[in-house]
Amino acid sequence: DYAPQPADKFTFGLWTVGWPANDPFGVATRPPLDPVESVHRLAELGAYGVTFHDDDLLATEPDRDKAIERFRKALAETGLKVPMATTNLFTHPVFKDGGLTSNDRDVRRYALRKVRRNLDLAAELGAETYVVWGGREGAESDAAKDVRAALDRYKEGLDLLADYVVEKGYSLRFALEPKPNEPRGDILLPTIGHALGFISQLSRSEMFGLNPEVGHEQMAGLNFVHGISQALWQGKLFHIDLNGQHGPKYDQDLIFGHGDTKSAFFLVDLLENGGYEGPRHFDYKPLRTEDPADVWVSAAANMRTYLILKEKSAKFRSDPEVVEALAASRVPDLSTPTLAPGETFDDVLKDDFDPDTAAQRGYHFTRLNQLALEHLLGVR
Ligand code: GLT
Ligand code: MN
Ligand code: MN
Ligand code: MN
Repeated sequence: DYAPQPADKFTFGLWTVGWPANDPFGVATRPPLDPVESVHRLAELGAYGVTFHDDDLLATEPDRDKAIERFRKALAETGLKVPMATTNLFTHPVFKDGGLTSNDRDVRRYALRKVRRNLDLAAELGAETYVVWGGREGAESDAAKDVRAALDRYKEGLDLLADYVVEKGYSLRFALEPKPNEPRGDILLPTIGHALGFISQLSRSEMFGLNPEVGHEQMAGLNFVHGISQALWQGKLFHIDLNGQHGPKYDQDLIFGHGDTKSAFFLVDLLENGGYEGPRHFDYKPLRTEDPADVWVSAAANMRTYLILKEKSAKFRSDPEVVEALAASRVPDLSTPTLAPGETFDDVLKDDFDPDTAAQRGYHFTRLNQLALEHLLGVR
């Protein structure tokens, strides 16, 4: 009956269910939520863990020590884990031109202190992943930012933070989260591809991977399943933000599956069969129209949708007609190396091959796509 269990490894950011629904055009429609309540509610719904920004803990208790104590107690009472934590380098006006890449050097130094302090807490709470979403690292005008210098400073900051983690002996790895725009006109590391390229330039690049978000790649018109496939292929899918988005427009942060449902189906199929073992982390926003009780309906919907799609994927894979259609489309053949064992490049010269004849062979992808759609629509 699609009841989530901790073994499903579903996690939520405190800032998701806790979003009071303030947007650029209107004030909050819901009161602030106590993180302690979120921990209890999420545990009751079957989640595995919670994640947080340093500032999320202070939603209803301004004293940091007290807030941390109350949070720890809630974790102990519920058994909820904290697999990931992150830093808010975007809300306070001091970060209006970014944190690690602000043109203001004093701000960059303050940002480093803010991350460092929360790294200590993340390690204490047993987190394995530290997310870096540089939402304010960017610009509105090409005159305003020397992007090459900004990337130097981004690298400098992340190299320092990685050195610190090693020095302290923390078992944390960093996951960079790409986003093309919003809140900045253009954000640095806009896509999975940009972020992967950037990581290769870091001193401890093995400690850096990605936390891609469904909607962020789709805002850029990109295929999220392809992006995740490449991240997995490069061993860089450290974490993932699941949500929904309807194509290139503002960041919608819809419930998982409530945007491009077909892409969500193929994403679950990939995560379940592609070797990803990390948390299934939801980074969504309960709609602004919803009341405080609806928030928990929305949290449950994310997990239920994932489990439904997981079941659909298993049925799709085990359907004999699908197996046959995949073979007819030569999908499994792509896993065969192009040279046979022992062959050299010269051997390709020996093939007896007529391109005009081969060009007549169809791939039958229509049938395959229709089978997937029919599984998704529940008629098979
Ligand atoms: C913020 C952003 C998200 C990031 C979070 C981590 S915070 O809500 O929109 O995509 O994952 O900083
Ligand atoms: Mn996110
Ligand atoms: Mn988003
Ligand atoms: Mn978001």
